[in-house]
Amino acid sequence: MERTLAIIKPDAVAAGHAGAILAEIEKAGFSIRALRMIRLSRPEAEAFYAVHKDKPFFAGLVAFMTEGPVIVMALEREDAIRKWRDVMGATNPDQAAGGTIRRRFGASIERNATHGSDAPETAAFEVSYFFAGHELT
Ligand code: 3AN
Repeated sequence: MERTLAIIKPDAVAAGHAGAILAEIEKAGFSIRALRMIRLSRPEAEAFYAVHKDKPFFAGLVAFMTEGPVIVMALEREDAIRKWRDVMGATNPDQAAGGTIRRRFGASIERNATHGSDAPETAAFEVSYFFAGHELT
C-alpha cells in the first residue's frame, strides 16, 4: 500500500466539481485516509511549492492556490502515486487523455483542477505537510 497527497484546487472547488472528483477517486479504488477543506495562506502555498520557487510561473501559482478553498486528501492504494497521476491526466489539460480529471475539469496548465505527489519522497513530505500521523485513519 502507498499513500499520495491529492488536492482539489480552488478552480475545481469553486466550479462545484469536488463531488465529481471525489467520485472518480473512489471509483479508482483509493481509500481516503484523511480529508480537510482549507484556505491556504500565502506562506503555506509558497512553502508547499518551494521546489518551484525559481520557476517563472511561481507567483501566479501561489496567487491561484490561495484564491479560494482547496480540499486536501491523503489517498491510499497500491501504486497510489502513479495511479492518481494517471487518473488526473497530464499537467496541461490540452494534453491530458480523454476522461481524465484535468481533461474534464482543467482550464489551463495553471488552473488544472487537481494536484498529486510525483514521487515517494514528495508524497511523504506533502502528506505530512497537511496531516499529522493521528489524523491518518
Ligand atoms: P504536476 O502538478 O502535474 O506534478 P508540476 O509539479 O510540474 O505539475 O507543477 C506544479 C503546478 O504548477 C501545476 N499543477 C500547475 O498548476 C503549475 N504549473 C506547472 N507548469 C506551469 C506552467 N508552465 N505555467 C503555469 N503553471 C504551471
